[in-house]
Amino acid sequence: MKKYTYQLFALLGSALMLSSCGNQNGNSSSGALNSSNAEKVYVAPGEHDEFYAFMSGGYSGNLTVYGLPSGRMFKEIPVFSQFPTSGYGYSEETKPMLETSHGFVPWDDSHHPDISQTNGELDGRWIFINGNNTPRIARISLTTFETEEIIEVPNSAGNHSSSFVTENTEYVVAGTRFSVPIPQRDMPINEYKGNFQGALSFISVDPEHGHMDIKFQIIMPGFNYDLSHPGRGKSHGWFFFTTYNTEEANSLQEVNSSQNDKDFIAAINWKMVEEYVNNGGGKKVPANYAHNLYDESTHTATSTMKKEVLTVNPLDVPGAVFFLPTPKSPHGCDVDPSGEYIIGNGKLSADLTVHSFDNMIAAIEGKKFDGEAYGIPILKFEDVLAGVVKSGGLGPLHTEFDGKGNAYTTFFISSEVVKWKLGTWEVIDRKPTYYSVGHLMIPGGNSRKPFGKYVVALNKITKDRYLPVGPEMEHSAQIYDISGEKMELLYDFPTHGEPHYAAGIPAELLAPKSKKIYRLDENKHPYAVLTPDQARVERKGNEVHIYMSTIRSHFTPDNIEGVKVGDKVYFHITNHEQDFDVPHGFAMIGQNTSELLIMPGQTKSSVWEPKKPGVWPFYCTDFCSALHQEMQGYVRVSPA
Ligand code: CUK
Ligand code: CUA
Repeated sequence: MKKYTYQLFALLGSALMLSSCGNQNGNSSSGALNSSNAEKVYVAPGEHDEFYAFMSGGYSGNLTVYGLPSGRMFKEIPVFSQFPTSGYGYSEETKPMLETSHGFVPWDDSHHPDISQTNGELDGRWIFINGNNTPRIARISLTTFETEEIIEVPNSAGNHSSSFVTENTEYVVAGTRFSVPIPQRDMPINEYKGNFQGALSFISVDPEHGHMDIKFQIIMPGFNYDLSHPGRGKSHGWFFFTTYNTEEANSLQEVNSSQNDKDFIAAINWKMVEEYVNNGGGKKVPANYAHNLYDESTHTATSTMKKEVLTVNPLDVPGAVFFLPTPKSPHGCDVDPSGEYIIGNGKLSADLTVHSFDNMIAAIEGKKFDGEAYGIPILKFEDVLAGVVKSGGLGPLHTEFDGKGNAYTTFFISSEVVKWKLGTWEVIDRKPTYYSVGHLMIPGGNSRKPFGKYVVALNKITKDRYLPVGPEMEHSAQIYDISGEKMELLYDFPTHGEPHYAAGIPAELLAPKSKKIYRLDENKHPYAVLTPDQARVERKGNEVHIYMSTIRSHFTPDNIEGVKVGDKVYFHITNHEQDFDVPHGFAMIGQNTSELLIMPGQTKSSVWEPKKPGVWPFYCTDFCSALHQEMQGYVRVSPA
């Protein structure tokens, strides 16, 4: 068995190297150079795209917004990372968004965006995304395209099987990748097996404001929990998580976690667990985690440290948690639009395993178990299996659906997207990707109502697809037309950071409700200056607060005296513009923070600690009018 595993790895290793060689002259890999394909992605100047695509930024920590089919990038939304372009994470108002129980953590690795749903369909209210490194879940408004809330996830480490929403956004779910000691404590690492555990967190979402709260955490055996998806339709109320390393190896996982022929998909009846905790079940345990909330009326975030979390031992809720054996270290875990099929992609195999929800329920009701793991019943593989897709590819990762009975699966090692039919499991089409695709995205492709016109492949390796820009290239995305029987590659475009997953939505569902300005008369910021005559300078000990207003093309006040070396100077700047898309910027010489970008009607603050006497200039950083260059001022700094 062990030997076989090594051989398998050698095989996969060489296949991987082959697949990532790339094509160095770059001409065998398009097949797309015909004018009708060009027309399909052409969005004429001034015209708008048909879909929004939100791509996770991976190690940029952020979320980028693209148009489909054009592949044009519209915006980078800062989420887990400081972002100098807007001052996010630098301004006094937004710094609290990046507080955690580990202190100020201005970076993360964002993986899986998911748009809120109502009745299993995209409702376009919010988009959620996970921070993988310092476990966090963020909620972003799809009206303002701003991060409004970040909640840290305690007892988790490598928040990877996240952040997927249930059919009515009752919960956004976060699962740990690493199992760890719960609670964290000092212990020998080689005592992992049987002692480490994995927390699967169900974070409730308040339907009116979207506010998140960790309702409960299910404390599972010490496996790795890789990806997850909710049930939908008939399987609404269940959640499915792939696992790997059911061997519980704590070192050399590459080899040691691949001993078992099958790992599991964990099936969790969250409705049952919810009822259990609503009736007083579960155990509150001490846990420190930050909950950061941005208030649109004050334009200010606050960070609160929470002290405990409710945990649930799955053995205390019999009938709520089961394991479905699934071959070869499954990675992706996807549920089709009907809710019947649960697809586990064994990343070390060629075949896809499709489980049937109905079969699973029948097996549970018939109590047909095949042993247990830490007391959790294991169902029989044959009992839950719906079918196997003999793909002919290697290294399946993720699957999306077109709503017309077809599924599309990515293959990392053989570098392709394979289209196959639900129910018959036959392969209909396959197209290469350039190169080594991870996730793919069909707008609404993980909901009950996909918009199956395009699929976007999110590729890990770029190589020769664009003009070379040194050793480091941006990743590449590819858009395929999937309206016909065969997929057609239309276009390549670069993406920023490493997009893992993406979420798409028809533009007509979002664009009409996109906010244009913040109203000045609704600005409740405590340091707002609502009329220019409220502009002033106030000293409190060694703090100097400058209440400033801006309008094309001046700051009020623009000449400030009375500041001393050693003071802490706060600039609180309110933008009095009430026209769409007229921000002003603010930057002070020698400041050890970023500029501020202040949108119409908004107030933002930054701190400056002058070190040297003199007369020091500040200016507007955003070209706001023909007299933008005149938009400036001075601060006189006297010796202490
Ligand atoms: S993971 Cu990146 S390719 Cu984080 Cu969803 Cu599978
Ligand atoms: Cu205001 Cu430039």
